[in-house]
Amino acid sequence: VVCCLKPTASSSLSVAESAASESLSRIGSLSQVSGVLGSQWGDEGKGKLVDILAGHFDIVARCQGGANAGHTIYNSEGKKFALHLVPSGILNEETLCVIGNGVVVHLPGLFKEIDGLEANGVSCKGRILVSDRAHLLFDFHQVVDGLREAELNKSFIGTTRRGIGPCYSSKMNRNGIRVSDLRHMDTFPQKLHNLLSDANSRFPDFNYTPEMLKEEVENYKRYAERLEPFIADTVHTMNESIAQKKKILVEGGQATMLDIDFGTYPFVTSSSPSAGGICTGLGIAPRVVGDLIGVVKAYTTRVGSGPFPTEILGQGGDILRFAGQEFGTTTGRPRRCGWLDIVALKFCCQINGFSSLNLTKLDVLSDLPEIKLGVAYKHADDGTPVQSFPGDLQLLEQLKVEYEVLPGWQSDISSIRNYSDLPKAAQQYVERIEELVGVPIHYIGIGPGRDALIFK
Ligand code: 2SA
Ligand code: GDP
Ligand code: MG
Repeated sequence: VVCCLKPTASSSLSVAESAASESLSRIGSLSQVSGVLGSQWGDEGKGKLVDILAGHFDIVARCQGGANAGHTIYNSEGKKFALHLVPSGILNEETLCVIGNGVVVHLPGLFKEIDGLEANGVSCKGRILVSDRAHLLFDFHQVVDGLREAELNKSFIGTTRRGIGPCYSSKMNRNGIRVSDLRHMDTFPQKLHNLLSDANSRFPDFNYTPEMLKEEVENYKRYAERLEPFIADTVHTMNESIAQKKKILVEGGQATMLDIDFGTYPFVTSSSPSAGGICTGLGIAPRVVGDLIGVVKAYTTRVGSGPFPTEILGQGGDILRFAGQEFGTTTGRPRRCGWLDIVALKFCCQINGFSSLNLTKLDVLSDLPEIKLGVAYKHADDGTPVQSFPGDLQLLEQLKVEYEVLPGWQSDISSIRNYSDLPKAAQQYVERIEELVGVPIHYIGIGPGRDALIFK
């Protein structure tokens, strides 16, 4: 898509050229600072859209989360890349990638990812900046993540065990260690000792020893040296870039329903994947943030525990899981599958003020004779309506969902590139979602590849 979107000099445009030029102008008119955010429980296909849009932006920035994120993208030759910490703009060689202050950074993981990209011909040199204010996520945070999950027993959260919760806890406890601390190796060992002994007093099984500290300090001396060229005051970079009229695309990780404030707490991640996280995680003012594109799968998936009102249990869920290849990009875990939840989507649109939506994986529904949309929630006892997406988890677990049933199209749509060529039933599905949610769907995904996108 990126190639065929290039403007044409010809004055008499073919139908395909004119569609391409319309698509180009749609992307070109996105605000100077725009964002791509998840509007369900993650894995909506944010990475694919960011990769496609990246060529039209100077900077792609991550503002929250860490290596729990898994963004699968394909380059023009169809080669697959799974990104975790590195922003999905990296395949576009003109784009600068920023890892903002709100991200928690596991350095061994970051270096492994960079090495993997370099080995596959993607040059990262001078193209990635890591905020000096970002917090460091250590191996011990990952160990603590596992210990906390084990302690929760049957009520485990189902984390990615990448140490995200424990690292953000260190940050909030105000004894976390930041990237800038790597420049002060004289005080670094004491800070790390404080963190490790803290973890040990909470989890004696952790078995903290002075050798552990010594070994980790040596590791971090090496990491500090390697990271030095990447370290930047990214708050300054972002604001200077805005003043210079550069275009910035913010890439969200996870999604609003996993937001620490707005998600299905406590079955959430420990950051703010919704619009607010952009300002706190990059140090830019709310008034500069313009278009936000909400990415929404044509059905719903969730990985990890917690309420999922429109979940399809049993064989129906398996059909979607295999058709959509719904397995975690980071952990390989099977994702739970269900119908599109309009109540949750409306809630996400409210919180984030999405200017448009990218409906993804419409192709996955192609074989179904009929498709359901969860359009309303009702109290289980008396059938009265539940006004909005509830914060009360017990209510969420018990409520009943009212469905609307739409006809399926039962034909392959993966090679269609114009909206008007989609089967009528597929158009009806798209337009019913727009009508119910009140936000236009500007992009429709019909396959995992870069070119598998319809501009509406
Ligand atoms: P964590 O590890 O503390 O952030 O986990 C807390 C909850 O957040 C969910 N979570 C995710 N959900 C979907 N996708 C995520 N990224 C990976 C992917 C996940 C994977 O792209 O597939 O590979 O399993 C992601 N990251 C966090 C998590 O499942 C918990 O419910
Ligand atoms: P993210 O975390 O939101 O970036 O999403 P993931 O990359 O974790 O998961 C989305 C998966 O769906 C990836 O494997 C993508 O390659 C794939 N994908 C994205 N858009 C589409 C689409 O429109 N159709 C199909 N079939 N697959 C898609
Ligand atoms: Mg993902």
